Amino acid sequence: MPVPKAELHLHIEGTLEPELAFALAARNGVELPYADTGTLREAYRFQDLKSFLDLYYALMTVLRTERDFADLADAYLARAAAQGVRHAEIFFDPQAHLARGVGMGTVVEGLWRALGRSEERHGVSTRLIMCFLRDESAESAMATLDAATPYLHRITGVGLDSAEVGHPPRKFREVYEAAAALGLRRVAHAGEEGPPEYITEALDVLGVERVDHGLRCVEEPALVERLVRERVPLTLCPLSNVRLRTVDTLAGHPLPAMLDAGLMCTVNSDDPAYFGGYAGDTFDAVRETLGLAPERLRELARNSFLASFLEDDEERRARYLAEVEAYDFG
Ligand code: ES4
Ligand code: ZN
Repeated sequence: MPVPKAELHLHIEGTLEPELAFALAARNGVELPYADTGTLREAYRFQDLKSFLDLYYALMTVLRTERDFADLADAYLARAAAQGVRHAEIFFDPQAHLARGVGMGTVVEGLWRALGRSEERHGVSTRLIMCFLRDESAESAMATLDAATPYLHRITGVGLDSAEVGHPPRKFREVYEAAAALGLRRVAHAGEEGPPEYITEALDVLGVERVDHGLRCVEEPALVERLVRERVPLTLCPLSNVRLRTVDTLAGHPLPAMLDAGLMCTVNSDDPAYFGGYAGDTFDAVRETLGLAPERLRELARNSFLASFLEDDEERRARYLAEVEAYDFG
């Protein structure tokens, strides 16, 4: 039985497997610049975040209808459930779809067709987190938040993703203030490719409750100390870091040292269709390659639920945590 866990850093568009991409392309009459799924998979050799994002945005053009988003999310939830995920907090990138003429309602209600049935169908509870593209303007982010107004009952929080360097968190101060005023939870990618200062800014200027990645905090001992003291959860994505060359090898990933330092780490899959593994695969890779002790693995699973946005359902969180404590980590 796989480790029971929550997935806190997962871009739903990053779960688009080549087979589904071709099926949706055929259904929607979209032409893909790849002959077949094999040729497409060969393009999954990335130099950095930018080279990945180029393919990620190109491929998601096959997503056009509510049904497409529902099929995408349902396929993810089935896979996640099979790998021990009990709870998933799912990012989506509305601006990438709005720019192609796909409306906010199509995206959110499409995803909801799958998420609304996820507990009964897959045994996975879910939350939705709407991300702003940081390489787009602050005005565009604000317009996106505005466009989401009719769908806020479906959305738990906001996040910040896409190309990091040159787009510091402070660019989005106002839109995060507006999101907070609407009662939305706040997270942001920071310290993936960007410097440790972006992590500090995400905390101090945007008021985030979790930092997505946060990997580069290790360069700044005073920042590590602060993150430990304030128990700020980091949603690490080790397989993503390897594929995007943020770290040289998985064996050299700083996760063990980060846990030893007392950081509240979680392990997540980011864009599993592109980076070679879903949540369970990621846990297995970390277990096998980094040689973490059983109690460290339990800590990671426990942290995933402690860091999740389950404040409106503490009974459920307690159930999940009890499952972690009862699990035999070997
Ligand atoms: C992303 Cl790995 C990563 N980093 C930043 N933005 C993203 N969007 C989708 N995956
Ligand atoms: Zn990410």
